[in-house]
Amino acid sequence: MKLYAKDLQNYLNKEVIFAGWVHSKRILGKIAFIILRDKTGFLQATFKKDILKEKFHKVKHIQNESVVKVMGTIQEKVGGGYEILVKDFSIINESEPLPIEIWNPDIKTQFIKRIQYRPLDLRRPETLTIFKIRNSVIQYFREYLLNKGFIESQTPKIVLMGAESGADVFKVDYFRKTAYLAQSPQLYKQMLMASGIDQYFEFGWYWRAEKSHTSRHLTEFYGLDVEMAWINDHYDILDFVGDMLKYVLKRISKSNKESLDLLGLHIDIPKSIPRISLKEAYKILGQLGKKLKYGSDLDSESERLLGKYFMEEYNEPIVFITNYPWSERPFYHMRLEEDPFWTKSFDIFYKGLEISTGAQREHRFEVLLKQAKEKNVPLEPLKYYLETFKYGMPPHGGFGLGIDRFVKQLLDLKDIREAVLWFRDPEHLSP
Ligand code: AMO
Repeated sequence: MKLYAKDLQNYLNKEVIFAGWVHSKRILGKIAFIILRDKTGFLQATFKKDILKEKFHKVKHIQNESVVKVMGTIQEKVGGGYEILVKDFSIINESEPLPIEIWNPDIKTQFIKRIQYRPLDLRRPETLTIFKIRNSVIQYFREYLLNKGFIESQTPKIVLMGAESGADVFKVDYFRKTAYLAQSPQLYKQMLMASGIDQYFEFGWYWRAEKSHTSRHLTEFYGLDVEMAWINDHYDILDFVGDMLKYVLKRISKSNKESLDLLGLHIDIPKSIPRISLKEAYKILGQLGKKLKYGSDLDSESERLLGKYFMEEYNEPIVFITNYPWSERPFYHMRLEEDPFWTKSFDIFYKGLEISTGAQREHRFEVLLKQAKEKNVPLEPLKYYLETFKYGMPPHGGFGLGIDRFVKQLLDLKDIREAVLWFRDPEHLSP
C-alpha cells in the first residue's frame, strides 16, 4: 500500500518508501530539495551529495510532475511538517513539460484544452474538488434513499424506443435491428411499481440527441431516477423530494467543509421550499415584466427570473413549480381531474435552473392508452409497458434529477461541462 503524505506523523525516524509527483525543485550546490506531492499533501525530500554520491547529479535532471520514488528516513522539518532524508531514489515516470497550466494561481488555459488533458487538469485541487463533491452528492442521495427503504437497481440502456418524446434518440445498430440509447429509465421504473418494489431508484446514463449548445445541456448525462407507489398525488412526492434535498445539502455543507472552503463556497440550505403552480408563476413573471403565453412552458429566462425572485424575496435557493399544461408534458403524466388542461406534474428549480422533473403518473390502463394515442406515441414498442397496467398497478409517481446540473448549480459552475469528467455534446466525442 502506498504511504500517503497525511500519515507521515506515524513514521517519524523510521525508514520508508514514498512515491509522488515532483511539485517543485531547488538545488543548492551539494544539497537539493524536491517537494513531492500526492493527493493528501506534500513531503519535502532532501537529497545530499555526501549520502547519494555519484547519483546526486541525476537530481538536476528530474522534471516537475515526474513520478519519483524515494527511500529514506522521515524527520521533522525546521519550521514544521516533515521531510525525508533520501538514501536512494528512482524516477518511475518522467514528465515532459506540461501542455496546460495547472499551478499558476491565474489559469489562462482555455477550458476546451484543459479537457483534452483532463487527467492533468485534475491535478489542480480546485478541479479535483468538484469531483470529490460530485462523489459525495451521489453518496448522500443514495444514503437518503436506502435509509428510507428504497431499492436500487438498474434497467436496460439499449432499448426499443425513446421513453420521453421519442424524438432526439441515438440509433444503435443492434444485430441488424434498430435500437436506441435510453433517453431515461421512465418506462421501466414505472413498470416496477407493479412488482412489489414500490420504492425504487437508480443512477444511470441518459442519452439525448439534442443539438443544444447551452451551458446546461449535454447529449450524455447522469441522472437519479426515483419512483414510488401508493401516493395520493404529486404533492406527496414533493414532500419527499423536499426533505431529501434538504438532507443532501445539509450533509454536503457539514461533511465537505474543506472542499467547499477551497472553492470559497457557502451552501444555502432551504428552509421552507416555495411551492407554486405554473399559473401563479405566470403572475409573478408578469409582475417582473416577463409575459408568457398562457399554457406555455417556462423558458430559461423565466427560470432565471423566478430563481432570483425567490432568493431575493424569501432567501430560498430551491423552488417547486407544479401543474404544467398537458400540451407540454409526456403521455404518462396524470391530468388534473377538475381541469384536464393541467397535469399533476412539477419541475424543481435550483438557483434558477431546472434540475428535476416529475409527476404523478396515469395508472388507469384505459386512460393511459387514450393519452398515448392522443400524443401519437407508437404503441407497439410500448406493448409490455402498457400490459403492466392491466394487472393491478398502484397509484404512483416519481421524478428524474440531473446530477450534472445539480452539481453545476451547487458549485456555481459556469458550464455543466465543468461538472463531468469528459463531456459529450454535439461537437465532442473525444477524448
Ligand atoms: P426530463 O426530461 O426533464 O425528465 O429529465 C430529467 C432531468 O434531467 C436533466 N436533463 C439534462 N441534463 C443535462 N443535459 C440535458 N440535455 C438534459 N436534459 C434533461 C434535468 C432534468 O430535470 N422521465 C422524466 C423524469 C420523471 O418524470 O421521472 C425525464 O426524463 O435536470
